[in-house]
Amino acid sequence: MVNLVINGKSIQVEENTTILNAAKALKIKIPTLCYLEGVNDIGSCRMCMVEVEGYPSLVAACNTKVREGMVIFTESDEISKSRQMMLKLILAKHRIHCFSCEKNGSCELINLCRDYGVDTTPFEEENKGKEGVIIDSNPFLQYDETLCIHCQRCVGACANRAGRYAIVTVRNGRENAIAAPFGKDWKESLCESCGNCANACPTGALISKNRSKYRIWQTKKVLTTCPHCATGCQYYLIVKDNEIVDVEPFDGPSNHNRLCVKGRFGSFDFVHSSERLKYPLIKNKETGEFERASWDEALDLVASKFMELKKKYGSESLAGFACSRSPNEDIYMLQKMVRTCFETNNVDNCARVCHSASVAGLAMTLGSGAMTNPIYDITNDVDCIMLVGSNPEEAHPVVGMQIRKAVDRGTRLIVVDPRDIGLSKKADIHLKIKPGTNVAFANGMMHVIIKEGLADEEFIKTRTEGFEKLREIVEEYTPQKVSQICHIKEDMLIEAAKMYAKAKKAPIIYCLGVTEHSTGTEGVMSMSNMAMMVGKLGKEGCGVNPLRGQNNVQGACDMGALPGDFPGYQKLKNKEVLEKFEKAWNKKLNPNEGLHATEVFPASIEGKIKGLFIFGEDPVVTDPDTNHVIKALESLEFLVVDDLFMTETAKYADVILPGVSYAEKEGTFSNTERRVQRVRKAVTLEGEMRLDTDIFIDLMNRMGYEQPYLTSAEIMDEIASLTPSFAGISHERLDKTEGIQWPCTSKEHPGTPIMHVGKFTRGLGWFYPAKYVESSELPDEDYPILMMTGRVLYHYNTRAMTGKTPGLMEISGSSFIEMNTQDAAELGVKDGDKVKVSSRRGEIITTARVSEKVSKGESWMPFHFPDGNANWLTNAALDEYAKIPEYKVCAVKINSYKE
Ligand SMILES: Nc1nc2c(c(=O)[nH]1)N[C@H]1C(S)=C(S)[C@@H](COP(=O)(O)OP(=O)(O)OC[C@H]3O[C@@H](n4cnc5c(=O)[nH]c(N)nc54)[C@H](O)[C@@H]3O)O[C@H]1N2
Ligand SMILES: Nc1nc2c(c(=O)[nH]1)N[C@H]1C(S)=C(S)[C@@H](COP(=O)(O)OP(=O)(O)OC[C@H]3O[C@@H](n4cnc5c(=O)[nH]c(N)nc54)[C@H](O)[C@@H]3O)O[C@H]1N2
Ligand code: SF4
Ligand code: SF4
Ligand code: SF4
Ligand SMILES: [Mo]
Repeated sequence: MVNLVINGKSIQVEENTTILNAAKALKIKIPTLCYLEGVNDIGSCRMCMVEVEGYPSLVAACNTKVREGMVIFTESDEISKSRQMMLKLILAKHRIHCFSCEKNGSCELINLCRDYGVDTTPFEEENKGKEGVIIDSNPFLQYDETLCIHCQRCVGACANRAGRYAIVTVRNGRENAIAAPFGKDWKESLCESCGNCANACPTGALISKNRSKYRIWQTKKVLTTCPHCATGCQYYLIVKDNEIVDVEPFDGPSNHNRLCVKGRFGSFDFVHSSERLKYPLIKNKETGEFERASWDEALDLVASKFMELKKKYGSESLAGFACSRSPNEDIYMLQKMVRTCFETNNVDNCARVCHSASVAGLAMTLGSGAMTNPIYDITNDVDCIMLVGSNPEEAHPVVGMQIRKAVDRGTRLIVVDPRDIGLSKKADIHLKIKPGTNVAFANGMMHVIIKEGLADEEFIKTRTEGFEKLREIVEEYTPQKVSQICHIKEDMLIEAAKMYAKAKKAPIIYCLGVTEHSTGTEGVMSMSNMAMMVGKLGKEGCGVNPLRGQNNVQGACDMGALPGDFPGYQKLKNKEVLEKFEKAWNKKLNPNEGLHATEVFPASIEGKIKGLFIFGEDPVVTDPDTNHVIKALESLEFLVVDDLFMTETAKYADVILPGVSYAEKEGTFSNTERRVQRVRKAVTLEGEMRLDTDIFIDLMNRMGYEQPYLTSAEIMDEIASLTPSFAGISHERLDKTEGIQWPCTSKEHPGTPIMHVGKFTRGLGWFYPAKYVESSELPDEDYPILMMTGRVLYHYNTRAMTGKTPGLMEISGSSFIEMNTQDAAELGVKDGDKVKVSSRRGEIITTARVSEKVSKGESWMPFHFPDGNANWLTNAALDEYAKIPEYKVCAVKINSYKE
């Protein structure tokens, strides 16, 4: 510890603290301009100069460390003069046009000038940029050099927050000028349009183009949670006259001021889109056209039709899907409606097609199917990250940014992915495995770990069971055998196993490359097998970490939108649980487990399911084998869709109900870390859309179940009263915290950042012995190429939301297929050519992207785009335990295509 005195006040701080932070601890404010915590401390603006007794000249507080006995003054005439002089020098670089500047009202330079009484500058700067030259080819961002004060905060933000290093400094005379990558060739740059640089800029030099729509004093800010991926970034919606005009990052626990392009620029155009559904619609049976209806007409029809089908075919003929994009409270009411009114447990959510294998697999082996450790914990200070079938730079970009930074700081990285993803370039080892071979890979890793004597015997003995059985199985998976199955080099497998096992802190992070297979659950259990074998569970910086997909898919499972689970994974099969819910809901409940979402479609083709309520899902676009889904929807007697838009699925509905988006309601989302965070209402839109919870409550009452109207906060209170892992959670408490990670078992319980500490939720961890089984459809003579599917950075699933942002469409607007160079040459296909891709289930036309990104004999497609959606081709083969479809492997044929 170091003792010092600032402005006459004594303080003791840790060694290596800067003067700026020591002063902050005493609540003494030192002005700064180029400094930004964790982003930039180059000390060039000289605003933070302070006097230190005995020092010949002033020193910069932002990057000078404290020394024992220092006596510091942060204010004096000399200091003020120095700061005024510096501001005049800085102003010389800056074209003064404050009246018309977009940053007017939130410019840090002007604020400082005002504080120090500076309004003009006597200096003339030769190197001031050219007026009128604004670099603005990027759809979201623009740079005006004449306003740039060369503070380099943007450079630091791109490097240290985004981990992207897309902005560089260039020499301009005596100064370091900024080369912002937003000119004509911005598409060729590394920039991913995340806007973190613009957020760091203190002046109007580098700004979001949205800024032109408002001045800050005309707006209010609403703190909320991003509606796209489950990273759960926190940000403010900037609202002017009931319209969201911009987004500003917040220092949330998972994002720490970072955002990705979708959160920053793609999270509000869809809210105000003219394509929003505004009124209930009923399909006219004769014309097949939808006609506007009143809420009474629509709700009466929906309630009476479902009750009629129940009477005619029984309660098991009805089913409901919950929306993993909407808040916990909405999902809770949806499953309550299905259970109390449809009187069935045929309720599910799209985790079924996503991470159901994680929910099932980790529940079996560890006792809880959720991510074990927080994002910060597994990306901040760890020795090695093993990333399996996860492309976080595109799918969880703010996690990707934090992984990039970890690698910069020296964390080793093992990437296990059939493709060259962005992070494989940064990896120490990239195992470019054949798609569908995760179980063989994991068994091979464990074989090596045992052979090298790297297994954690103590952990295995005291905390787990089933090891012997597993040992027998992995014995067969020699590096030689695994290298043949997985198409990887033996020595790389051995090196990866040693690197992972020897690292002290080493999390496994995985995603759909593991789950979306007909052996997805076994793939997941193989991940927990590996972690248990080396004792890397229940510890900081370790664990088995599925990155959940949708903003609230964790919540959709937590809220009991599952055919065998009530909220909080309380088992329907457990008699006490069933009785508890019967008592609380005052209703005899159906004790039989329901169908999984992926079983509902075949069941409707067979005539077993007659009525379906789809809340915010678009399976025609997102489920495998589109023809099969359409056939299923056409087989139904009655389909209701509650959505924001006229989706492809809604077109098959009998009734469409317009719900409201995250920006128009209160509630909570649970992110991938199990962190329950608030969603807050920012705007009220014109139209007759209704809260999704009110739609369900209205329907419940019409179907004969007395359900009082509850606010979102009251619904959370009901959830807490019935769900032990949510017992301590309420909106009131969430409003005072950074969100709470369940289990949170009482009002005093702080929440649970790391799971399975000391003891697994299951008691002993269970080693699941899995043998490698091939994917259900492999390439053959007719369909010689293996096709994987997945996502790109700029679009989100169906594109229902991101597709409404013109800039995102400009950057990424149509479908493509990634092909290997050799395959393309053999087929006479060149990069950019149109190709026809067909499988046993359908065919589409798309554009070839030819490179070495995928291996020979393999290909990859996104499913976001209507012009060539991969799901016309994918295989609906299901995993045995979780019923997750095999999106990641099917066999296709590719031919060049001439229009
Ligand atoms: N930009 C964007 N972000 C999203 C979404 C989006 O649509 N767009 N969707 C969200 C949702 S719902 C989800 S679930 C997540 C998904 O996030 P991710 O799972 O990370 O995304 P994917 O692109 O589906 O697949 C990840 C990787 O798996 C690899 N892979 C394919 N087959 C195999 C295999 O057999 N073994 C291994 N080891 N790897 C394999 C692919 O090459 C790919 O790089 O993303 C969420 N975030
Ligand atoms: N080929 C292939 N297909 C895949 C995948 C793959 O990797 N490959 N991944 C799969 C995965 S992981 C997933 S999660 C699924 C996703 O499949 P979906 O859930 O069908 O896709 P989303 O785009 O997330 O659709 C959500 C819908 O919810 C609506 N919505 C959003 N918020 C609200 C709200 O508050 N209220 C109401 N009423 N509606 C709302 C949106 O308008 C949108 O239509 O796709 C799957 N499909
Ligand atoms: S938008 Fe993001 S990636 Fe592009 S320069 Fe700015 S911080 Fe870097
Ligand atoms: S663009 Fe903004 S943040 Fe970057 S150097 Fe110029 S003034 Fe500083
Ligand atoms: S990383 Fe995910 S949660 Fe964060 S801003 Fe991007 S889409 Fe939103
Ligand atoms: Mo997902």
